[in-house]
Amino acid sequence: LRQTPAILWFTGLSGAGKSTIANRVEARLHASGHLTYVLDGDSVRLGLCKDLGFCNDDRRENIRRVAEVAKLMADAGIVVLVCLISPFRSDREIAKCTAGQHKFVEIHVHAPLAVAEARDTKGLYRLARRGVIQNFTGIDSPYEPPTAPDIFIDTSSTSINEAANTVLAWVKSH
Ligand code: GGZ
Repeated sequence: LRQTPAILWFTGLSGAGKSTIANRVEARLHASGHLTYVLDGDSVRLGLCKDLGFCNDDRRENIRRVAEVAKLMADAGIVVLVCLISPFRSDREIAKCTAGQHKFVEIHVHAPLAVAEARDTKGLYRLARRGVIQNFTGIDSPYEPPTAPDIFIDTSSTSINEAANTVLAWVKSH
């Protein structure tokens, strides 16, 4: 097994494609002998972060906890792929500091809001537009795009495979 700890931090709107790309990257890393783990907002919010909602403070706490767990996993030699909207620059900055000596790769998975909203795989945008869900990122809660991400992917013009290749190429060259 290859011990190559790193934290690949995928940030972007709901429906931008963070989890899809991260899962593809994970499969490829795993196949080449790396220890990997995906920490996804969806799943951590069922357990570790069950008590948290979507106000700014709860998002900050969600991101803080996941960053701490990612660090522990990286300490164990794992390549951790984090998929969180993580909409605020300051929170992503804290996550980066938490990573400490581990390589931290900020990956902005971008899709224009109209594209993410049209995908609406879980019907959440529709509920947000109707006001059934509040504080929805992109609708009535802001997303602050990274100003200098390590990797930028526009999923409205890039296939999952191309996106995964971009991430893997970057990781291998660093
Ligand atoms: C944003 C929400 C909201 C609100 C539920 N705002 O596409 P999804 O469904 O599967 O992923 C989204 C997920 C976002 O959780 P994160 O932990 O990534 O967010 S953060 O980093 O800001 O803490 C979405 C769903 O939860 N969801 N309500 N109001 N996304």
